Amino acid sequence: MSDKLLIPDIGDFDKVEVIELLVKVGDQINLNDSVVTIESDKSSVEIPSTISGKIESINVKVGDKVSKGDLLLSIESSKESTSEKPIPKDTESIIKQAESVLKNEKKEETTQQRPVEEKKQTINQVTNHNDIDPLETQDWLESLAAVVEKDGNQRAHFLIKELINKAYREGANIPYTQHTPYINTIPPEAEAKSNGDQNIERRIRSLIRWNAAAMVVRANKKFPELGGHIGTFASAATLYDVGMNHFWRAKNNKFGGDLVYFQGHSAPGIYARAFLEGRLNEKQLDNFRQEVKPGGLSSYPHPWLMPNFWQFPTVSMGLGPMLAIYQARYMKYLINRGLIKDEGRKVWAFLGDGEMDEPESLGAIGLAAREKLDNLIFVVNCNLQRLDGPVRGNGKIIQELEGSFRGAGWNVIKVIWGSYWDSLIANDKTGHLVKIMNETVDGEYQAMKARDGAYVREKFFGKYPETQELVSSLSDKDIWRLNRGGHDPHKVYAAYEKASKNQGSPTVILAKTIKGYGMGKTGESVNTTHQTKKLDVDDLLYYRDRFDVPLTDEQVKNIEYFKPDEKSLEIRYIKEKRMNLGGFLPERTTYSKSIKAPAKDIFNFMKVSTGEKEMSTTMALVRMFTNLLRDKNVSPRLVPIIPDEARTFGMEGFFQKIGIYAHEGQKYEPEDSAQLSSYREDKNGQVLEEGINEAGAMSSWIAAATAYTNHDIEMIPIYIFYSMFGFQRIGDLAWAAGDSQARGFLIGATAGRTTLAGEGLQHQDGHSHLIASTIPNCVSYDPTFHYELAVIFREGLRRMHEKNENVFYYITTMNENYSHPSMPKDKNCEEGILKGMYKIKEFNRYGKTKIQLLGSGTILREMMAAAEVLQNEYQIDSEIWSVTSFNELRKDGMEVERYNLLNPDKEQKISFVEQCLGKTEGPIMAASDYMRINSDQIRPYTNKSFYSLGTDGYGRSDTRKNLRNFFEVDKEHIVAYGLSVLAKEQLIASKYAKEAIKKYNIDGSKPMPTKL
Ligand SMILES: Cc1ncc(C[n+]2csc(CCOP(=O)(O)OP(=O)(O)O)c2C)c(N)n1
Ligand SMILES: [Mg+2]
Repeated sequence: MSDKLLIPDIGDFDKVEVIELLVKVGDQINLNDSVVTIESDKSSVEIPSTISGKIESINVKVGDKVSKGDLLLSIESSKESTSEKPIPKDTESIIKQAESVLKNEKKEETTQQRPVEEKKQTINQVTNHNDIDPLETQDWLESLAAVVEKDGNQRAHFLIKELINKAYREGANIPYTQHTPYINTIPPEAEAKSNGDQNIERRIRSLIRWNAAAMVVRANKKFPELGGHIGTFASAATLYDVGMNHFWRAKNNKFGGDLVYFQGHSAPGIYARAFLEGRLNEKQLDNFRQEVKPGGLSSYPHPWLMPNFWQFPTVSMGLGPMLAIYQARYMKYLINRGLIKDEGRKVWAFLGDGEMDEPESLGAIGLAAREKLDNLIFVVNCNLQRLDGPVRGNGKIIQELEGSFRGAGWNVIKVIWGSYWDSLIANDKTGHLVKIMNETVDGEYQAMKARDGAYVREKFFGKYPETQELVSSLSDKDIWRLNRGGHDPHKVYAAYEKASKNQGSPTVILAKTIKGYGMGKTGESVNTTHQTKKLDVDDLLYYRDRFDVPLTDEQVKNIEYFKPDEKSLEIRYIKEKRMNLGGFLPERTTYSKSIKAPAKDIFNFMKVSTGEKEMSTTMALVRMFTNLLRDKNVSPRLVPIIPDEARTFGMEGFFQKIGIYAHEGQKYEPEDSAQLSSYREDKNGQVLEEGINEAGAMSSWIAAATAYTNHDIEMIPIYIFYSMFGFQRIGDLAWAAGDSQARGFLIGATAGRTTLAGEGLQHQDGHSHLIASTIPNCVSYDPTFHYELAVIFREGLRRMHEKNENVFYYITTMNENYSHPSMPKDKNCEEGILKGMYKIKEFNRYGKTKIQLLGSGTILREMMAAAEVLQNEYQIDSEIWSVTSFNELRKDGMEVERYNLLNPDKEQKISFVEQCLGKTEGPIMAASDYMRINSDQIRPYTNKSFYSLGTDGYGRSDTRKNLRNFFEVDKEHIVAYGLSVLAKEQLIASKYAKEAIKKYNIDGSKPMPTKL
């Protein structure tokens, strides 16, 4: 039986060109095998077969224009032909999804039916002045307490929810509160107990505290300019120690390791622990913040500077939280795509409460909940202070964050009070203690810890007779000892344990601590703690005594480090704990295998002319991806990342082909399901469609670009964005990417100031290459033609993913359609493309006057057109150079110049710019679609006269032609400027320039575009 394969619905397009036949007559094909590639003027898509069988005839050829319903091929079909079509993919995934939901629901039911923990719960209520009937209130509360006691929390929660729903339906607009009382989330009776030896752990912690402080103080004694922080780690020491001793599993040959984002300026504490573990020595501690000589310790976590130690740069506040969220999400992506095993690994992120003010810190928490990232745990160290003073003096940061996180769908665990409070809270029968706790603002809490027990008795417990009475048998010293949750290893352990086991949502632990804990009068809870880096002898003696550090007064005066003997209980314990958890942390290692770069011929189609066919470099790039997806080494590792612009860039064909990653698959049949490029979400989808979220997309890119170290799998992330919303928007993340030694491609599409004609000021990018050039390991290119793009891209694959060089690529592509020539045959062309420039054309007809024209990106074509005019109308010869990267040329120029200056007696090297231009005739004129400073970058590396044109100033919407005229980078201006340059160099008379200026209506008195 013979079946016909017709052109399916290809959306809004008609008469679309067939650019590739992927099969031939006689081939046996299976369902979903791609048979041809078609290309509209915006995008190219492969058409999959809906039938399997042997191809009898093919009814189209390359170059044909096809529309929906046209006959593509005839197939001698095998049994499962159209009539027995398998269930369409969408339906299949919907059924699967439904089944899994059912399963989940069942699971949930079983959890609900779990036997309720037997524990007594009481509900206390302080009389509220708005309460019109306290007795009735009491009745309700007692009923509720009875339910809690008899049927457990779940049942009570259910009833309350039902009550609220009922009231809502009856018309009562009951506000939903996101806050729970200002007490610990985990009641004492539900706390999991640590099996650690608390005495030894305390001793270890004290030593770490001491050594961390000592390294900061010693460094500043030597060089007061060095800085450093003591107060932050002092407040977080317990939070880190409990994790290190009991929770965080290291990477080893059996396990992938938990990923811990350490708070940036708590670095001294992490070094101090590594010192006890024997991973760092005294000399290294003494070189804290002195990194210029090898062996120093970086001020903050910087993988670039300590590549075997730090994994994540975190000190730019707000980046850590976002990066951690996307890291956790990316881990699930790799698992769902079957690229790594699901080993229950976790991502832990340590954040400051002040840091939570950064919009980025809270900006992505919705995604974490939506994607059910139960592999993610945030620990916010709520020491109530930031740099200048209180975080929320007039409010309560823990409550505020609880509301934000709970509202977003996170599991929130508050660790506010330490164990000494347990009995007080249990005896708070009237509820007055909790009432004070709720009423007291953070400014007061902070002030109390800067004073003493008597002050706390008066200001806190003294508020109500009931609470005064509650502490009447406690001495001031006892009151002072009432600790905060984040300093209590039992409470912290219980919180970590609960967080580790939580399923279905991310967890945030809000731990209350004291900034500068243990630093006494000079540092504890005082507004200036953050920048304290010097401690005088009295402070040091106090600190030693406070934590019982076994040092003599003399040793304290000398600020000696303390490390117990290798055989001591402490050292054995600390090592044993880490060995049980698989090794040390942090540690950065890489065991990924390289990806073999695809054969050069995979890009051959991009080295021949497109003839009449016009296309943008963005489209050429998409064509190239389509081809890469056929390379079996590269294909599974490609991670296309798009912030809601797939259609802008002609990438919608990927939706069907490789799917959009969605952790729950696709629960709906998309509106466009009948179309070839319909919106397809899939649990193992490959595309990360990030929505309108450049910072998130960049965070995803960083996660993918560092998967080679964090997951030991080399991936090839390609993040494609509007170039203006790239470096300018997420510059600090790009900097962190460089620090992280990210490997991958950033594609600034719709690039340049004048190619994106109608979009105007905010969209037209004339500087992204300059920002890219500020990142030392970012390699950037501004290619014009498709073969340049192919050469650059392949080299990127080879350098980064095959040779594992720690660089990343920024390539701009445009949306301007034009035809692309064949790659010049010159054997040096490829080298030139990669080094930054090569001669693309020469006009030599007259042999009188010559000019060197350097053009980049889209403006190269204006240069080429101008060169023809100069030749034909003014008898001026020229050499035209395609500059693929002013940035790369500058790097080479700088390096050569530096070498020559430092080696005056040696043979002088010649920069690549000079190798190209040194022996040429005439002045140089360069132009790009970027600011003049882009091409000016190479000015110092040639001794010829150098002039540049560029697009300095704000963009604006108009036609491409008008824009180029406005910015003076069109062919007419290039001709006029070129003639003027030659006149200035006294190579021709000035009248030619004057004539041209007149001819082209160029207004010499027009202000600079920067002023318009
Ligand atoms: C983006 C950014 N802005 C400012 C800083 C400077 N800075 C470093 S620490 C700090 C205060 C941090 O307070 P918090 O987050 O509460 O941390 P804590 O030290 O209290 O634990 C500031 C403003 C920075 N590192 N990054
Ligand atoms: Mg803080």
